[in-house]
Amino acid sequence: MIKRFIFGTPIETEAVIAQVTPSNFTNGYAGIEAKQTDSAISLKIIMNPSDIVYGLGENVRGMNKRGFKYVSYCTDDPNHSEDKESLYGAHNFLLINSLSNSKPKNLGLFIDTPGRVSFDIGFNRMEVLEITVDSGSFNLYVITNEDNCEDSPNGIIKQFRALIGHSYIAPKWGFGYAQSRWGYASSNDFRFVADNYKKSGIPLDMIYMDIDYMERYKDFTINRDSFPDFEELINEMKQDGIRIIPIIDGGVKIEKGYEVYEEGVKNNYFCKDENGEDFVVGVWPGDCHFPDMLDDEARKWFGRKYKFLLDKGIEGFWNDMNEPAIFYSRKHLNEVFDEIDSLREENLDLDKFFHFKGLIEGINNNLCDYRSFYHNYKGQKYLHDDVHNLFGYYMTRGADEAFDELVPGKRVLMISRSSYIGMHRYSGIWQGDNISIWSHLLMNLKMMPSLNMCGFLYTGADMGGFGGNTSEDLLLRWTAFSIFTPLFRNHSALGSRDQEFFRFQNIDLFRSLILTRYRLVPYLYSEYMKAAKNDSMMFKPLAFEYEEDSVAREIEDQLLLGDEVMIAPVVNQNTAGRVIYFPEKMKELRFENEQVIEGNIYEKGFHYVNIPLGTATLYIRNNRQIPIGEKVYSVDDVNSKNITYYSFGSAAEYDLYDDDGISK
Ligand code: MIG
Repeated sequence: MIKRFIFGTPIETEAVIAQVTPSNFTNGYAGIEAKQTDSAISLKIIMNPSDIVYGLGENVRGMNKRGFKYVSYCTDDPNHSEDKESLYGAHNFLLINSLSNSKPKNLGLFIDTPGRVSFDIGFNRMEVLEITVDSGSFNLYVITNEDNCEDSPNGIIKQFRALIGHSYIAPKWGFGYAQSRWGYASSNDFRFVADNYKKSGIPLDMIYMDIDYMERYKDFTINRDSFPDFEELINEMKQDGIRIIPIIDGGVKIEKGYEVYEEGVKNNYFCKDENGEDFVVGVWPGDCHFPDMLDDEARKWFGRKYKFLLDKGIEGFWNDMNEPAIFYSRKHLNEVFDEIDSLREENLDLDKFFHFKGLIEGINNNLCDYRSFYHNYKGQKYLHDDVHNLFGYYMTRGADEAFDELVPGKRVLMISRSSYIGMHRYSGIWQGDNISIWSHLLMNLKMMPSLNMCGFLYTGADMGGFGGNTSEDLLLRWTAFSIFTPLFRNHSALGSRDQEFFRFQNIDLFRSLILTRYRLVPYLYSEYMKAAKNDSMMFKPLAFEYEEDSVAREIEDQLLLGDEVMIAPVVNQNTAGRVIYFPEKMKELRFENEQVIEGNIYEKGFHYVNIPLGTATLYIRNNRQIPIGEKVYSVDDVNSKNITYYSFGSAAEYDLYDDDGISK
């Protein structure tokens, strides 16, 4: 059952597609107490010690979100440390799973509002969950299971996902291996990467193109000095089975004669300042304007611009910097310059020095800037801050809607950095600028179910880590996990250690892992499509299936993948294996040396399992089976007729989903 309660006068987000008639909220409904303080409204729920709070999509920390506070305010922050309250997305969904009888056993909450929302989940007081909406205006959706149904977490998720609409479906080739790096600066850099993968015998289905393909970082342009043969490159790569996936940024360079800029100015497609002038922000190209992604006409216009690249044979994109990230605003930058100038002759004592330092450090993503420009949304003027979390969502949605016109019936690969619930219908996401550290491998794992709940199925993180220098063993372990995630991309930052597999000593181990991925594609694609069609999750915490198992409830480094298998990757350095909890008897399937090996059967309980570097394992549940494909070097060669089923127990059945992988 879904109840909708309206607080204040909420701004429409189009996150929800189902019609739900609003009810009047009475304090105490489903254990929720609402309180108004000034203009803010907070919702309070008392948690029992054993309650688990899932949700919030893209965020740091555990699958169980208890014990910290989070803020939904899309933020470009490349430092995903445990104390960060916001990352790139705003995913205001929670699922409270309780073993007690005092309130619904499973309770889903969706706070639908485009502005700032904070979630104190036992931070201020360990037993109190308090959700605060600053504006006081939001739609609250409260989801409980029907009396006559099994009261499971899965039941809440299914209802929530039906409320927000089916997830985006990526082309099947998007399940191949993708190499990326910020720093590929010329056509020959791409050829070099493709050649070396070929020489190493490692399949490669995509190379992502970062900002250097553009002419001075201008969207929908090509840098002809370093990519004189761009079109040829695309075709040549395609012949080799490699798709090129270019990046698109959220800001448009201010430059006389640049078509996108000129059209935007002429048609009033850019966000305005308080005086109605086009607002000036600094992003990659220097001074820029933001297309008003919330305005129907502007969005349509920007979406159609992707045609420039589609016409060159491009079939996929990544939308970046769309929180939107702001390096500076002209207005604030001028103020900072003036103030710094006035400090030039001063004695910088403690206060003045930190003030000075703060001036510089506060230049990017400054809140004042987000409060200095406006959108035209549904015919009304809105301060950006009030609708902040919708920018990336509508940018990406605009592209998808244009694809429907430009390449009707065809799936286009799309991942966005920023997102709001609702955007899951139009694209996947990558998990942003992580770092080459072990804890971020674990964070990648934990985010999978949290994102799946919120509808984001096509997702994964930069394997090996984006910032910092990866080590060979970290990349091997990360790859051994990422072979299971739909988005399977090795990406790294400018200036960091080269991270392509062929740069390392143990190429055989990498090759074995990547070939394993391709053998898993029949299962992964089938599970992905089932999750998309049935509004379910591809990755689940153990407690979703073993709710009454008090140990399973606390496991944060293992996942269920589909209904058939459990995965438990190694996430620590200098270990030849790990302790795994088996919530029931399971059978190991081991991928080693390009072979599939049926391994030990583990009884319910804890076991230490050897998992040598460069190998991967999964665990088949009792009376289940999974399809494993043949050795292939491209997703196009994956043949769901040529598969071997690996089973455990006798009564095993499996529904294999397959389709042409490209039509909608
Ligand atoms: O501020 O385009 O998350 O994947 O390589 C950095 C350069 C801008 C951030 C993206 C990252 C990408 C990088 N971008």
